[in-house]
Amino acid sequence: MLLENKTVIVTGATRGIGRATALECARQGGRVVITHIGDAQGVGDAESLIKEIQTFGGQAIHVGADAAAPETGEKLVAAAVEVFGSVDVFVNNAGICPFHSFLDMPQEVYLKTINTNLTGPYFAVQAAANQMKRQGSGGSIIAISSISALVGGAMQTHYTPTKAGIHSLMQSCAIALGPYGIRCNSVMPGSIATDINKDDFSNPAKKQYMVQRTPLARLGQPEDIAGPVVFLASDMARYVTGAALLVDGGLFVNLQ
Ligand code: NAD
Ligand code: RM4
Repeated sequence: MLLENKTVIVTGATRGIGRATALECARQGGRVVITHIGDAQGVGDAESLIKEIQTFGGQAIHVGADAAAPETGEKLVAAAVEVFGSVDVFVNNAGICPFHSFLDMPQEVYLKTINTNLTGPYFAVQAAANQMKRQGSGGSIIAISSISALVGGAMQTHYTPTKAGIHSLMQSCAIALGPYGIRCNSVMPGSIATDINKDDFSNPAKKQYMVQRTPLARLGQPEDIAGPVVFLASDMARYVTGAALLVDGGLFVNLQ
């Protein structure tokens, strides 16, 4: 029960990495705020996740709010405080990667990616941090960055800067928020099988190439990311701030 008595917000938690993370946080005793974009699909997925959490006695609520909107952070914090009384952990997970070539990148695709992955999250981190400061007992902020903060992708020129950017935000916030006992870290997943790359990996050769490059010889699963997030959220990581935890099965270090 590493997260007992902690309120944890996980953005974009209805699918993939966010869902696995919300579930594990609840298993570890956290009271979880599941966020989603607010459409019918999001509500349905959130309600099914809450039912799953309740089967083992966990507590969770859901809030629909577009991660790209600068006001979303305040809305999430207000809901968490109203229902659970605090915000102790903020996991910025919601993100998109609409694969597209560089030379003809449409402005709308670029701006939607930047706003969802970086601009909205910037203000959400600010809102969570202000709440943690008001509470006066510290907190943990975790950005789901990516291996793509460190390496590029021809179809990801709009995406990789957001993943480098959110990690950089964690580094600067670690300094800005250290005096309040608020820790800020990044998790950098490698290639994890979720909806975000379903089309990309529908090409069996591409999928096989990625598996072959990975020393642990498989794509990651969303559950592989949940444990490292819980660690950084918990007091076991009490002296860890400004750090990045690469969770990639060894993909990054395999040059040849
Ligand atoms: P996913 O598509 O399964 O999940 C993305 C989640 O974000 C979904 O729940 C979706 O509803 C939500 N979301 C998207 N836009 C939103 C918006 N505007 N408002 C609210 N919610 C929104 O993909 P995933 O792989 O689980 O991605 C989660 C995070 O992990 C992303 O930030 C992604 O960049 C990062 N990541 C993924 C991989 C990977 O290989 N899958 C690797 C590194 C980093
Ligand atoms: C990740 C990383 C993965 C890719 C997803 C979409 O950050 O780049 O390799 O599949 O994004």
